[in-house]
Amino acid sequence: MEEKTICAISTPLGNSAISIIRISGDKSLEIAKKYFVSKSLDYNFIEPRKMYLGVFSNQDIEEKCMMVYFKAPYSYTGEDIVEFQIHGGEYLAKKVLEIIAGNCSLASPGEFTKRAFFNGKISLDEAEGIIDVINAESQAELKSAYNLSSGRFNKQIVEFQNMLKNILARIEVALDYPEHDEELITTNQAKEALKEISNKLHELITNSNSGERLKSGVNIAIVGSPNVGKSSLLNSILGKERAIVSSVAGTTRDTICETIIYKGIKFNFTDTAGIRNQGDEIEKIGIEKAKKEIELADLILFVVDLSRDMNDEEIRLLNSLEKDKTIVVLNKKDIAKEKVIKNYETLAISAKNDENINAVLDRIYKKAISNNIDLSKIVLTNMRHKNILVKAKELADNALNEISNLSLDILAFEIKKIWQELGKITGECETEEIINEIFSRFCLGK
Ligand SMILES: Nc1nc2c(ncn2[C@@H]2O[C@H](COP(=O)(O)OP(=O)(O)OP(=O)(O)O)[C@@H](O)[C@H]2O)c(=O)[nH]1
Ligand SMILES: [Mg+2]
Repeated sequence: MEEKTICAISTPLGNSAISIIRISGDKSLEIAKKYFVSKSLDYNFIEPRKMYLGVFSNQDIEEKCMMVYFKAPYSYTGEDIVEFQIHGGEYLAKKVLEIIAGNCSLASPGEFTKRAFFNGKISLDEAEGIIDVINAESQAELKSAYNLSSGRFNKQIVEFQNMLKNILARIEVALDYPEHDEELITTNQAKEALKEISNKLHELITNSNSGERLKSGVNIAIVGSPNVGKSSLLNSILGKERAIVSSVAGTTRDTICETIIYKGIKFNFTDTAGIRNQGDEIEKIGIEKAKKEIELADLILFVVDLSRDMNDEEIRLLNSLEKDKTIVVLNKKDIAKEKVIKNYETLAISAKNDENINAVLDRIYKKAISNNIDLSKIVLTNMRHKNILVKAKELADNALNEISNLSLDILAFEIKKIWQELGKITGECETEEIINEIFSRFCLGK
């Protein structure tokens, strides 16, 4: 099918050093020749992948710019592409686009990448990796996105699919030659392969649980009694006066959430109202919110004031927290001696003097990350992929459980279902709906 030629501004709109206008499709070069004037250009022989300096001109504009041509199939989309690098003015970029669009169509979001997929330049998951690379907000997310866009994850899934294809082929043979006693051998081979796939899927799924954390960040609730220095701790971590600090107990009412990136990982800290059995209506609402934060948190920083003993209410609260999720932060070490709290992981700091704050961050990092996430492995942050892996594993496990009762042709049917499920990742048995959903997440001009 011959695709229409499309164009878009591929850089964000606004004033910047340059803007890039991209054209893709059969008519790209023809359109470029119409407006691009350059002394160094032989119009009959425009060299691909070479930057030409010239002028983009029509009756309205005279824009000094660069032009580069990529000849199909050696381009991002697999089609002929021309890109113009012009000055980065918003009005200018829109003007150039308008002139070009007079000769072709405007691209929809993600359309260039969609064409790359349809032209076999990238697989579906690699395309999704490109979106994730663009949207990554931390080193960990970027790394996970690179695993996708570089095809590393794809390779793993294709490997599973090939294993399944192999079994399907063997079943085919066994069905064709029933006299050769192939049936039992084939069933056993299928069993081994399904087991291996199920185990490997399990590993990927477990890793992707950590991946969810990478994407949304590790949630840390800062809780404790009033006046112990929770807001001071938040401010000290952020390096700015975000929350109000005062010597009045019950200063913080609403929860305050702020995100930092530490060692490439996102951490969301929530400062909460000091928990106590008194206070006005507003404070009580704040306390309820604090309790909810405790439930939602991946980790809890339980702050205590070293300058006084813990009261019963405080001890009760501490005891109600999950031990392995909790770090007891002994605050105000500048005015009091450190002490030991039995059975709990503790760390003494002075929030007021920014003392030992990095130790808090390191501790959190170690607790939340190193046990769970091995960044050298494939860590999925993409929920669509995770759901497919879960479904595929379920299908594999069901087939395994039933394998002794299944005739070979039913087994083949079940295996094909797994293969198809995984194909939703690689795009090998894509449906229109999935593809549209994925590419709608792209920005314009990509
Ligand atoms: N000496 C000393 N004082 C501190 C330290 N951290 C906090 N404070 C003081 O303790 C008081 C309470 O601090 P906040 O950070 O507002 O305490 P909070 O836990 O957020 O209190 P609520 O919001 O009321 O629950 C303030 O007067 C702070 O200056 C510290 O490390 N050393
Ligand atoms: Mg506070």
